[in-house]
Amino acid sequence: MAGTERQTGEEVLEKTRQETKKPELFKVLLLNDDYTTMDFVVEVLETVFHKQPAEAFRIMMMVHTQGKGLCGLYPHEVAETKVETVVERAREHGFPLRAAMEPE
Ligand code: TYC
Repeated sequence: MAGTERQTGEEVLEKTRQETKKPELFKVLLLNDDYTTMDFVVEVLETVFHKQPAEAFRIMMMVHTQGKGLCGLYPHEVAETKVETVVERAREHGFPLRAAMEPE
């Protein structure tokens, strides 16, 4: 029997699966490189990820010193669009900035 119930002869057994799926979230990360300017990364964090200036600066410095930094958690399609937007914007400005996504 398809769905959320298991049936024996007569009675319906309790549901064994969650009725509603909780949305799977993905981390979007920025990656360090030697050429993208710090100002551009801060601008991306403010405009694409809606970070306040101090938080944008903190994340940029995390990427700069640790190699990568978390920009946010998003559903799959949103995360993909964020990564694409970052890369598009960077290429328009001639920067090699990269972004990545991974399961939460
Ligand atoms: N490392 C870069 C520099 O020194 C700055 C930078 C920070 C680049 C974060 C990418 O995601 C990045 N200009």
